[in-house]
Amino acid sequence: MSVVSYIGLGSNLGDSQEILKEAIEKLQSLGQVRVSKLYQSPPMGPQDQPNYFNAVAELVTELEPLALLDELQRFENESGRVRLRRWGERTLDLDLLLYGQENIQNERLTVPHVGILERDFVVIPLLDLDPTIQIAGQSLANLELTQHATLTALADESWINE
Ligand code: A4P
Ligand code: MG
Repeated sequence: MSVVSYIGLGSNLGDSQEILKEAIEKLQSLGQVRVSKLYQSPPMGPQDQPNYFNAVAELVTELEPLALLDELQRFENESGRVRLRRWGERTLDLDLLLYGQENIQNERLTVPHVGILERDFVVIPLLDLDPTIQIAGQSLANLELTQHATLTALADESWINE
């Protein structure tokens, strides 16, 4: 049975736009993909790191959550992922934000992803993909942070074809 999942993409080391584009191509091997606009976002966490490139992909997949996480982690490693510190700079971060309506809590996976509702670089691209999206009955469009988001759109949904 296929499930609609959402994957958060982030990069602030290397050629970030190219790295995110390649990540989208890899996600396309797992199922049907739609992408948000491409954004630039000031770093959450340590401030002495570059701005992030962020986007969200909708993936319709038959993979179970842990199998999907395995694939995401493989893609991160293939991109030569470097991760220096918590909330610090990295070449590629792929987070499983939502997996259908499921709540998952185990050693390897917390879904919905922790902190979604506080992160404009996740909420705004999710709304690109589905303006009516809800988490636990809460409509993201009504969140206060959408009123003073700190991120900038760099390109519309066609950025993956550039
Ligand atoms: N894990 C648990 N749940 C999940 C999930 N839903 N999706 C586990 C993915 N992984 C999940 O991941 C550590 C472990 O989390 C994995 O082994 C997996 O089993 P990680 O990717 O190595 O750690 P992380 O992502 O570096 O965690 P950290 O440091 O808490 O970072 P965050 O929370 O991902 O934030 N600022 C801007 N503007 N834009 C960003 O994208 N990103 C971060 C990283 C910081 N600041 C940012 C951005
Ligand atoms: Mg991560």
